Amino acid sequence: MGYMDLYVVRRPLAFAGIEGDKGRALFSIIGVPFDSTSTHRTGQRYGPLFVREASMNIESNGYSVEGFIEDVPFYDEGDVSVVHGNASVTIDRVSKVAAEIAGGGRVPVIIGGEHIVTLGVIRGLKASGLRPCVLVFDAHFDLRLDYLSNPLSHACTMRRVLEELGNVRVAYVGVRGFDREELSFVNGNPNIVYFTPRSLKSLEVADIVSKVEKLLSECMELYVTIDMDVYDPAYAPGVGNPEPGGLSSREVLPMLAALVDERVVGLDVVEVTPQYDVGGITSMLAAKTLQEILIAAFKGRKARRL
Ligand SMILES: [Mn+2]
Repeated sequence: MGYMDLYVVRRPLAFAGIEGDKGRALFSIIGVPFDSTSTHRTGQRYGPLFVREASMNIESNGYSVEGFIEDVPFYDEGDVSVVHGNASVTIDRVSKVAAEIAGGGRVPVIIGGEHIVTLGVIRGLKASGLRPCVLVFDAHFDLRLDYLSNPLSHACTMRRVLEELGNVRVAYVGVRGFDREELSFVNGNPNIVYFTPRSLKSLEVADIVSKVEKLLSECMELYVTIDMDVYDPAYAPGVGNPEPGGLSSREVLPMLAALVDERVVGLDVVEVTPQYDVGGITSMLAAKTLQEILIAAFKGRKARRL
């Protein structure tokens, strides 16, 4: 018996409504319905349920990437049995499950849940001998040493991730909310680049893509984490910490299609908070975003199209 048997519980809905063939799967989808460190709007525990539901009712083609989700060999394993109120134990469970998936040669694909669940995936990948560069789509740096006395807060995710991985290359897209310490941390680290939504005033989407591509060009492995608050609240109101002035779906989806390739060893889409959503648009966009990344990761560079 493995950790998957111990900690992963089957759910009634499967991503894209596709059961999948577990034996042939290259991607293992796992929900992590955890929201205990949430400091503003809470309810991310319902993210996996709503994103799966939305994924069953959108078209299956890629937006910027050529291909269809039904051609991607994935299997929806279910949800990690989280321990509400205990981030440390929950992260440990996610880590053991992710390590087992990666150890089996598959890519863990996480539907959050709040952002700190990313730390569990990274620890699991590290335990499997992987040390990926990180591509982050987020309104925030999440680089605080601790937040409200909690070092495992969602606001500390990337700080903890960098402590695990060491000085790997990190590219942020869409970041626009930070404190002074986070800003000086990134500005003092040559391995970190970031693009605010305002940089789209002077740069085209294609310019940002080529700069991020260049930074990540020597990376053998890539981790992709999408905090849904990278989108403007007009596109994704149902998130834990909405921040005005964000990106549109017509900016983010082509960037993902162009930047995600066969080097992906793990990915997550986090922070959907269904109670604060309007008409289910955030869950729908999260489902589309995950679909786009999966097709791009499976088809690799040949499917790129801005
Ligand atoms: Mn965020």
